[in-house]
Parts: sequence; C-alpha cells; structure tokens
Amino acid sequence: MKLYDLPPSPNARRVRIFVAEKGLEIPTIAVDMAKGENKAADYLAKNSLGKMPVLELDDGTCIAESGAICRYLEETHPEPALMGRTAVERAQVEMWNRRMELEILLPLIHVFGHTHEMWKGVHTQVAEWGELCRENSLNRLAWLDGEIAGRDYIVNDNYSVADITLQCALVLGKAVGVRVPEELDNVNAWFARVAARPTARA
Ligand SMILES: N[C@@H](CCC(=O)N[C@@H](CS)C(=O)NCC(=O)O)C(=O)O
Repeated sequence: MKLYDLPPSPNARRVRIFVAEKGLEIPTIAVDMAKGENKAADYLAKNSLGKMPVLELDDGTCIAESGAICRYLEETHPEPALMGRTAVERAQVEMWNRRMELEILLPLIHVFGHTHEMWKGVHTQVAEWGELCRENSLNRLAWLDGEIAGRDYIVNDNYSVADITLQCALVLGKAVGVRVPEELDNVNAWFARVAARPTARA
C-alpha cells in the first residue's frame, strides 16, 4: 500500500493520524501541487479529481476521499476501533464526523480558499463568502463547546475519527487565523487532550 499525500492538507492529515492511531506504517508519497504533479496524467489515473489523499493498494486499486480511506483501514484493521464499537456507536461516530466535516472543517477550507493569497488567480475568490464561513465556523465552535461539556472525546469518551476530523480542522483554523476563543473551555481542553496524543503530529 502507499498513500499519496499533501503534507499541509487537513484531509491528508486526517488519514495520516488515522493510520498512526491504527499503528500502521504506510509509505507516503508527497504530491507536489506547485509542480502540477496532481494534474499529471499518471496521478489523474489514480484520482481523476487530482486531489489528495489517495490510498493505492498493492493490486493497484486506488481509493480517494479521506473518509473512504479511513473506512477501508477500519475494515481491514479493526483495532483500535476508530469508527465506533457497536451499531449505535458507529452511527454516533458517523453523525459527529459528518458534523465536524460539514459544519467546521468545510467552512475553514472555504476561509482558506476564499481569503488566502495562495489561491489568488488559481480559482475565483469570493472574500465575502470566506468571511461568512469564518463567522460560521466560530459559531459552530461555540455550539460544540456546549455539546462536549463533561466529555473527554466527542463520542462516548472514546477517541474516534470525529476527533481526528476536528483536530485537523483546527490546525487549518490556526493557519487561517481562526483560533478557538479563550472562553470555550471545553473545546480548548479537548484540543489540549488530542494534541497531546503521540499521533497528533503524524
Ligand atoms: N473530499 C476529499 C477532499 C480532498 C481535497 O480537497 N484535497 C485537497 C487538499 S485538502 C487537494 O488535494 N486539493 C488539490 C486540488 O484541488 O487541486 C477528501 O476528503 O479527501
């Protein structure tokens, strides 16, 4: 197996942390976007959208989409369970992972894409949309602070892919100037907890 990676990407980081939490060692190949490697024919044959990450299996099968890669790794390496241990918990992890992805990670990706210099001239930027997403992500963090009160991790005090998605979202948040407000004690305590895990810098 090999993992086509983009080191600063929150989606690629999600998979790297997942792999590290499983105790797996999967060789990574960094795809250089600046050199257009993700738009070259050999990479487009692996993922026609030209995005990272992609997991290539030994038989040549390519799996794109960070969530799909995590699902494959969970099925093939069930321990430790990162996507729920029972039917109910699997549904709860799915619910929270979707929420962390759609309500927090995606808005922060839009802040990056629509306000950062790096994307000037690469795609159309709508700064107003970026700013609205900044506000929305902060509102969602305030909502989350109440939701996780008294919990060590997002679902049932068991570290899961939902935590991984949020921790990667907040790393991107820092890079785009969206910091967790000081008064959000529960989110700040949660972040300190996940950041202290040995896999946090994978
Ligand atoms: N939904 C995909 C998103 C993948 C994605 O957007 N990757 C970005 C980095 S975070 C990328 O490769 N962008 C390159 C491009 O769009 O050209 C996933 O979860 O893997």
